[in-house]
Amino acid sequence: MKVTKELAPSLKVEEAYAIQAELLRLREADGHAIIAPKMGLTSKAKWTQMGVDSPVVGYLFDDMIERDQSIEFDRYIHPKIEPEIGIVLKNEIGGPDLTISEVKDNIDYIFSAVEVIDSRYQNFDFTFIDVIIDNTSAKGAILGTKQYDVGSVDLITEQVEILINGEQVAEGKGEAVLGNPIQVIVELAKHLDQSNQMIQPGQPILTGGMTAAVMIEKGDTIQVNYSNLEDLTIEVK
Ligand code: OOG
Ligand code: MG
Repeated sequence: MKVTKELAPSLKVEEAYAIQAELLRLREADGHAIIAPKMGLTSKAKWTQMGVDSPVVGYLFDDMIERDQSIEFDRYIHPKIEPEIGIVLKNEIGGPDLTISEVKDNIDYIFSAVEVIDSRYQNFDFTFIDVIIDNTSAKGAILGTKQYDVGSVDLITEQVEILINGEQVAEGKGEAVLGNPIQVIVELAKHLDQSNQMIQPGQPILTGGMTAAVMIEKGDTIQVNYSNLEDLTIEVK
C-alpha cells in the first residue's frame, strides 16, 4: 500500500516527517535503538534514479548494522547498495546557519561505508513523501573501520567504484553529493533545527549514495573501492 496513493494523496513534507517520527518511536518502543541520522537523495545520480530532487533524512538503528563484512540477503526484500562517505562529529553542533568550516572544525573522523537500502514499495516506486514515511529505505549498512582525519582526505575529489563479481557497475565521486559531503551535515543541521534538535557527537552519519544504487543478489561478491578511504569487500550470503 502506498500512503500517498491510497491513504493521503495531499500529505505535506512536515506531516510525512511527523509520521516518520511516530514510526521511529514505535520501533524504539520495540527495543531498537537509533544510532544515527542518515541523509539520502543527496546526489543527481540518485535524483535521476528515483525521480525526486531533494534530500531526505532517515535514521539507522542498531540492528541494521551488518557484521563481518557480509550482507545477510534473507533479511531483505530486494536490497540495493550505495557507496557512501560517513562522518562522525566530536561535538554537538547544529542550527540553521552552520557553515562548512564550522562542520569541518567539529569532525572527529571520516569513514567509508556501504548502505544497503530496501523498500516496502515494489520496484522502489515511491514519491518523496512515501520515502520519508518509509524511513528513507533504511535497512542495512556496512561501516568501514578505518578512521580518517578531515584534513587527510579531499572529500570533493574522493572517487569510488563498485565492482560486482569483478565487473564495474557504478562509479562516482564525493562532489556528486551536494557538491561536498560536508554540506550534507549543514543540511541535516537545518532539518533537525526545525524540531529544535542538534546533531550529536559520536554518531556514524551517512551522507548519501555517491552513485545510483545497485541491485545485489545472493552469492555476489561486492568490492567498493575508494581512491583514499578504506576499500570494502562484502559477501552477500
Ligand atoms: C531512498 C534512500 C536514499 C541515499 O543514500 O540516497 C538513500 C531510496 O533511494 O530508496 O539512502
Ligand atoms: Mg543512502
